[in-house]
Order: sequence, then C-alpha cells, then structure tokens
Amino acid sequence: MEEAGGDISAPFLVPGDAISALAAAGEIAEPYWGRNEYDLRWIGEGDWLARRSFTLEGDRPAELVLESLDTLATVRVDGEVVLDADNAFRTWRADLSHLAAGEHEIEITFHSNVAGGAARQGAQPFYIPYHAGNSPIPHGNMLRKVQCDFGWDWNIALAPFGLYGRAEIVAADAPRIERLEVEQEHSEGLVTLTVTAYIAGAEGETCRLSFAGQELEGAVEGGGITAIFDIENPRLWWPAGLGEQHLHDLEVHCGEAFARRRIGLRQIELVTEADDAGTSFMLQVNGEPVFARGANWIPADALAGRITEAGTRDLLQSAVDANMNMIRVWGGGRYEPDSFYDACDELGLMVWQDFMFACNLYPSTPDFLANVDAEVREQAGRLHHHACVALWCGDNELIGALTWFPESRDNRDRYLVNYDRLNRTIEAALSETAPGATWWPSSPSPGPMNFGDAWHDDSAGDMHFWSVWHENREFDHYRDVSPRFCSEFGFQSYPSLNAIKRFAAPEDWNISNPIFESHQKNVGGNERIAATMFRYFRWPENFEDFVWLSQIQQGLAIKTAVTHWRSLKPHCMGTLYWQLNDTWPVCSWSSLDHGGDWKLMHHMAQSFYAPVLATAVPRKDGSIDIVGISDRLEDVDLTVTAYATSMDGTARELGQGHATLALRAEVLISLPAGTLEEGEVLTFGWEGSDGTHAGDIFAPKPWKSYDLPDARPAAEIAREGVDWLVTLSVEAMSFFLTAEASVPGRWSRNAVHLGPGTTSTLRFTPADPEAQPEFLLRDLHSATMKRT
Ligand code: BMA
Repeated sequence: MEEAGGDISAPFLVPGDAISALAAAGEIAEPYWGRNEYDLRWIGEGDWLARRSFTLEGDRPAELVLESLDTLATVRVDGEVVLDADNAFRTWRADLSHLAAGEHEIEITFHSNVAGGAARQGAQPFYIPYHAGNSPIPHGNMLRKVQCDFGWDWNIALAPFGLYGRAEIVAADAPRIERLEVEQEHSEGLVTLTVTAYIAGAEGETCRLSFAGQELEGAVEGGGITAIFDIENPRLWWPAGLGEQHLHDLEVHCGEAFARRRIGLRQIELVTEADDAGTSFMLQVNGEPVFARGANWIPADALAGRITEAGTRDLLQSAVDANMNMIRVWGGGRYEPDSFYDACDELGLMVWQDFMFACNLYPSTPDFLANVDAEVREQAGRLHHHACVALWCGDNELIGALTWFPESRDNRDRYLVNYDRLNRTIEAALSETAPGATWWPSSPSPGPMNFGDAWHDDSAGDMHFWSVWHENREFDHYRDVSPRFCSEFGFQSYPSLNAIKRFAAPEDWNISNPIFESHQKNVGGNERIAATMFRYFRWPENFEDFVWLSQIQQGLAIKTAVTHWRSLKPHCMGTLYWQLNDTWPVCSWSSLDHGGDWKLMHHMAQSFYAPVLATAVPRKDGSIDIVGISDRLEDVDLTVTAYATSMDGTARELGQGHATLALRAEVLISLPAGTLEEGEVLTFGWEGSDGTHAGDIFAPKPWKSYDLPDARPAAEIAREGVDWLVTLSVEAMSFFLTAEASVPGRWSRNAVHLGPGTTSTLRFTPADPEAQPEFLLRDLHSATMKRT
C-alpha cells in the first residue's frame, strides 16, 4: 500500500484498514496514544493505492467479489478499470471474464473519502447539513460509510478506510445463491417456515433444501425455488433468561452452490396499542410480553482492522452476563458481520437493528436513494433470517436532527420531505426483501407519521432521554418521565486505569490534562463529570479516586433510570442504555472499557438488570416504596426485608413485604417519610421462589451528606487455577467496595456494599493467565473522605 504521489508505503493485509497497517509498519505513531489523533488526520485526506498480483487458474470466466470496501474506490486489473465503488455497506462484483489464465495485477485506489464527501456535498441540489459536533471531519453524511468514522462525541476522527470483508475471485459461471428469504408463521403447536432461495445461473437445475430433518427437492424456476416446511411442536428460540436458544439448520444445495443458515423459531411482534397513557411499545416473543433489558452497541473498534470475532463475542457475552437480553446496533456504526448475529442468536440477545444513518441529514437525490435501496436489500436479505433480529429501525435521531440546523429549521417542509423520501426508500426495500420484518421508522420516534419530540414526550414510541446528561439535570429527573421504552439514556465516566494506561503516561494523569481533553469528545463532558461529583459526593482525593468515583457516579445515574423505569412495568417495557462498548480508550458513556474489561457500572448493571429485582423508589412526599419486579414467564413469590442501617453496621428491621409477581411490578413495602434517622441508609434483601437471593442499599440523601466511617476494608487473597479469589471483610459499613487489579482481566463482581460480620469473595480472571496482579481496595470512604 502506498500514498498516491507520496513516499510512504506499508504492507497492507486484507482484511484490514490502512491506518492500522501504517501503525503496524511503524510508519505512523499509535493513533490511540496521547494526542496523536490530530497528527494523523492527513491520512484520510489523500488517495492511497494498494496492489498485488494474483494467478488465475483454469479457463472458467472469473468474477471479483469485494465486501466491506471502504468506501470511494476504483479497482483496476492490469491497469484497466473494472469497478468504481461508493458504498461500504454493499458487496461489489466486477466481471473479469475477459482475463486469460495466468498472472495479473489488481490495484485499488482508495480515493480520499474526506475529499469525496466534500465534492458530493458541492454537487447537491441544496445543502445537506451534518452535525459538526459529532463530525469534526465534515460531509460524512454524503457517503455510505460508517458515520462515526468522521468522529463522534465518543470517537476518534480519522476517516479510516480499507477492505474489511471477503476479497475473492470466483467462477462467474457457477450457480450462485444470491439470497435466501425466510419467513416464519406461528400457530398453535405448528411453525410453517417458507424458504425462497434466489439462485443465479441454475435455471432448471434441481436443488435440495433441508430444514430440521426434512428435505425437499425442486427445480429452479424464474431464478428461484421455494420450499415450505411444517414443523410440529417445534423447539422455540427464546431471548436470554426466558428459555433455550435452540437453532435448527437450514441448508440449500444447488449443484456447486451451497448455503447454510441457523434458524431459531420464534415470533417477535411489536405491540403498539392505544392505552390511557398514550401508546404502548412492547416486544412480544412467542406470545409473551418481554421487557427489553440492554444497551446500545457501537463498532467494536474505531479501526476496523483491529476488530476480531473473539473480541466482539466477548463484548456480547459481557452483555448477557450483565443480564441483558437486547442490544441496539446503533445507526452511526455498521451492519455487523454474520458472526455478530450468529453470536446474538446463540446468546439470546435480541437485536434492535438501525439502518446506518445517524444525527445528520442525508441526500434524497435519485442516485443516493438507488444506492441506499441496494444497500437495504443486501443487508436485510443477509440478516433478516436471524432469530435475534427483533426490529428494524430507519435511522438514529434524524427526526430530531431536522431541528438542529438553521437550514432545516428555516425550511422544514423541504427537509422533512427530503427525509421522508429516504425513510420511505428504506421501508419499501425492507418490506420487499423481508416481508415479515418489524419496521420502526426512526429512533426515537413517537410512531409512524409522527415527527414529534421523542426526547421529551414519554407517551408513545421509543424515547431517547438525555436531559440528565445533555441538559445537566439531577439524577432524580429520570423519575420525572415514564417512557414506554427508553432506547437511549446515558451518563459518562472516565475509562478504567488499565485503559488509561494505553493512552497516557502516569505523569500526565490529571483530569484536565489536554490528553484527557482529547480523549473526551463531548464538549464539556469532563466538566459535567466533575460538576456532578460536586452535586453528590465529597471531592475525591486523587486522580485514581476521581476515575473510580466517576464510574460509581455513572452507575448510580443509570441505576436510577433503569430501576425507576423497570418499576413502571408494564407501562414501560424496555431500557437500552447508552452505551455498551467503546471504540478506543476514551471518556464516554460506555459500561465496558475498550478491550472489554468491565467498568464498575457494568457490575452495577448486572445487579440492576437482574430478572427478578427489588428496588427502592423514593416518592415526592419523602416516602420510599420498595418495588418488586419480575421478568420471568412464571409467577415469582418475592419476599423483601428492609432495615435502617447505621454507618457502624447496626441494623433496625423496618418490616417485610411480599408479593406474587407476574407482568406487573408491585409495591412490596411502603416506608413513610421520616422512617430513616440521620446517618442511616436503607438496606434491603430479597428472596424469590425462583432462587433469586440478593440485596441492595438506598441512600436517600446525596452521599456527600453522610459522614462515612473508615471501615478498614481488608482482603485475603487466594489462587484457584488461573483465577484469584479476593475475600473482603470490613469493620463498619463500606460502600461500593472495589478490588482493583494492576492488570487487565475480569471480576466476577465488584463495587459491593459490605457490613461488619460478613465477607464477600470476588473472583478475578486475568486476561493473561501468567500475570501476577497486585490488588488494591477502594471504597467511598477511602476515595472521598480526608484520611486521618
Ligand atoms: C445519542 C446517540 C449518539 C451520541 C449519544 C451521546 O443521541 O445517538 O449520537 O453519541 O447520544 O451524545
């Protein structure tokens, strides 16, 4: 690979991206370190060439297939143009049938996407605004390319490019299974699966389709063949926690062509029905209402060449381990590879799939719409059969974006029609490709043909509730809204120390060092984190304490939202917090560090997303209700016992409550205002007939108002195989007691509350089994109270 007209070159491995290739060859500095980002923006501003030779064998006509070619690219073979590509979300094919057997050379010109975006903007009939705050590199909205490649309020802006998928030469005259259309129809004790295989180059040939032990044969007619399978008393697919994720094999054999899919039999419906509060928004799986517990997914790395299947799987596993059953593939990223959806099928993670448009306005010129139409058909055709795919959504925040720019505010008619043309194109292409697919026009949206404010209207549709973070409201403001389904809400923290070590040297560890400002992409984000600490906590002693407290604070914010909205069940039927993962080490709303380690909020999510939960809900009159919630299909008997606990650990029992929980959340105990005395917090434990056994605390006042004791936390360390067992004990109440390891790895639990007389054992699995970690304890006292 070489710079066009320049003198830099590097080996370019496919699949891969050019920036990672340059870094691996030592031609540029590591992009994620320090403030290197700003010195590397030039890479995306120029053209680059990649070339290699290949040998064509035999005498069959050849065809070139390129997947995930990012984005504006011209492909030449032996100097002759065979392809001009302009959509990273489509597979490109070039006819090479004119080539004879022997040696040939292929060359890809990666045109600057930065320059190409600007040129396309200039050619628009009217200006199409983009969100400058999210995209320091302009005009990414002109290109069908990962939108956060141009930066985002959590992403590095490098406009990376490359070739990330299949790059193959195939026989052009071989039959090809272009796509499978799979539809399920569920009735009592029976599923009918209709499979249509669209096959090129096999007209009249006999094909064999098999599914769940049944086999059907037929001839290809009019480019396709349809088989209908009836499966009696089928084993169904369920989201995580509600049953098994059974997958049946579907195979299609057509001469040389072969395709295999794994199909989970399930029916997922979106129920939107008028009710007293507005309109419901509820997923129903196999006839059962399902509360969606989850988070938003962004690309697994800012540089596609650094994404691995194992790394992605690990992030998804962490989602399930934290009791999630749904993730939203957000519209500013990419349609993920097959292995991602295979993993979600296997793990029982429902997927809310956005089409890839986010926070900008987009063209509606015929050429742009034709490109989008082809993209939607390809992506819906590729993904719709997955059991995990629950819902398809037109875009992220495009309706809101109509209000963000002077051009669209001044001429809303024009930009709304422009938007609707795009949205209709997507909807039509989806419904023609995947007739049974559930469509939702936009996220957030109050509903079809409603272009209102789903950031503040909580009566219908999915909501993005950002007032606490972006409008600097108090955490309790989460309790002022009652969403039907909240598909975004978030609060930032600093990344963990092990992630910080990957971009800043210890001498730069200061919360407002410019390095930390460059690893904070939301204007004012670090100030918001610090200001919120002033609101709720005593000021942390040092940098490490600040980092730790930022994660506790983040966890408390999101816990407030999730527990409150779960307590409204079934009025509210889903919470997907922003955001699960990070694309690079950065201050952000994620609960997982870049690399997959759990931030403290992820540990807290594991608790607040438990399928059976009791939670404290403070009311405006000062009383506190403890509410029981169950997401199980069977009824659960839940008993909760509440105590008023002093800082030394002495507990006064306040009473017991009990309920049999079905769909509806129920109040288990009501504690009148004034139940807790000065210096006391509410502690409560619950037991469920399903085996649930857990506890929590609730501090009705900001933590800064409590004089926390020094609980003298102690740890006993033992080895078990590659794991380390850390057994914690304390002499008084210790809040958010955390064990930290000096090396990356996974904790079984963390940030626990502990009183005297009990112990808690945390398990640590280091990423490197050979590592010899050092452990350190931190709790709210050690991080925020002046040491004596
Ligand atoms: C949401 C998302 C993203 C963004 C996040 C945080 O609205 O859709 O665009 O990163 O807010 O600001």
